[in-house]
Amino acid sequence: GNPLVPVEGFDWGHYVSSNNLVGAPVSCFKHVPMGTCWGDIAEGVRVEVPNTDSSVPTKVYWIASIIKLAGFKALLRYEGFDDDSSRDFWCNLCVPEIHPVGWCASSGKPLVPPKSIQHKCTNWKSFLVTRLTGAKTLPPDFSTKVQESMQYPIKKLMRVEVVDKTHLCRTRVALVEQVIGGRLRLVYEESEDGTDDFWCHMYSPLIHCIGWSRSIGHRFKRSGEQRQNFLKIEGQVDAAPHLFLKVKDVDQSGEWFKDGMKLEAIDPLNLSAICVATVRKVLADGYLMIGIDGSEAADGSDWFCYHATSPSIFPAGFCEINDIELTPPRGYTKLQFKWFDYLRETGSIAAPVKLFNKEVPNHGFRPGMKLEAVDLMEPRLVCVATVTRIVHRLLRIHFDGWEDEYDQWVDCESPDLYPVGWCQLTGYQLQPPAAQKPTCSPLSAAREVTTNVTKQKKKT
Ligand code: MLZ
Repeated sequence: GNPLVPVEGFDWGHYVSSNNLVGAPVSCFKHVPMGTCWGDIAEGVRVEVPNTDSSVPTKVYWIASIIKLAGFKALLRYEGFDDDSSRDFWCNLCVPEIHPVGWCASSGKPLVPPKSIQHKCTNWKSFLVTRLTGAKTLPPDFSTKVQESMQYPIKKLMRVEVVDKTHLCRTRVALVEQVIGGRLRLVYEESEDGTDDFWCHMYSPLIHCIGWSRSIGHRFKRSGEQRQNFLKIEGQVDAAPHLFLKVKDVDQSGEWFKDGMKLEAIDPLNLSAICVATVRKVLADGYLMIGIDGSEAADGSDWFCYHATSPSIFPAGFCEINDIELTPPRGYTKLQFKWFDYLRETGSIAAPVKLFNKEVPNHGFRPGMKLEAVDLMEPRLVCVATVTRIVHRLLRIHFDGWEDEYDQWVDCESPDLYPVGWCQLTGYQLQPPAAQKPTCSPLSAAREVTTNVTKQKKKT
């Protein structure tokens, strides 16, 4: 995709400006291009950009300063416009047209002031010297770094093991069909028509190297005869183990999770709910099969694998302490769920608090920040979203224009969260906020768009 082609029908710049929104900074997302080297890029930083307000027929450039940042996108104002915001424009800072100050001089490109301010000054050279003294700009290797950080080690035709989306308790072999911005379209091996696909980021905890399931004792869908006869399709290779997310080593020899221990877990089938759950099986390397109490299939086909260090499992009492509504087991009839009573009734014990991951990274997210987030119930979709609540390292993600029941609890380091402008940069399609309900007068319709108060009716 061409990052300069705007996402049709939705314009982040306009959305941010007209609602005075704040985008989560790029440095909150370590897995995205420039995520670990965004540095001091902030308001006031100067760049060199094409000057679109010139009478010269050739391509000329001018200096602009960052007025506002939202993720990768910056509201820019040409130098010399001072307090005049009428010509401000939004630009993705990672597109090839943006350069550090000094680039024109070193590559022989002309710096020409915009014609609408030409009359304001007679000596533009000394004007720039004054204005740019002490000003910050992008690092000189910015565009090289952008290009480098957009190369992904997982490639088309690589084979991986990935969760079976129709049986969460097992994995299947899948083939990488497409890579966009580090997100993979995986097609399950031996799927009938090649449309049996699944999207996830290459650092998703749901994908692993070939052989992972066998090595830790996880269930998997065995490939048929043909596969086992090594009918390898031209060009296919197993993705190397080092390409996948690393989990922390754990010491399972001392006090450890045991079958039947109770805990709280994000429901993988309804990410807006934290539920009463049970350790169903202890696997190797710190992995656990977890079942959501009251809604388990008898055969355990909906048990789900979480690593012991996962930020999506919590000790009993986590929700109560943090004022989150805990989803009781389905069919639990008592008026109010109380862990103490439930443990006694079920004759079980709670998994010890000390076994859980209590690390809270200094993530930088704040409530109200805007971002692009995967709808993990339909993981092909990257949507306009808002952080609405933060509990330690856990973020409540709301999808703009959708009802709250679509909200998802997501870890602050999730590879499924992206800064504003990520879709534009990578060429991924962005899902705009859900359409607003039609209203009686054009005036009230306009008001509703800007205050974002109406919510889309739930669809299925
Ligand atoms: N099929 C679903 C998609 C919902 C996507 C919501 N993303 C926040 C529907 O149309 O209801």
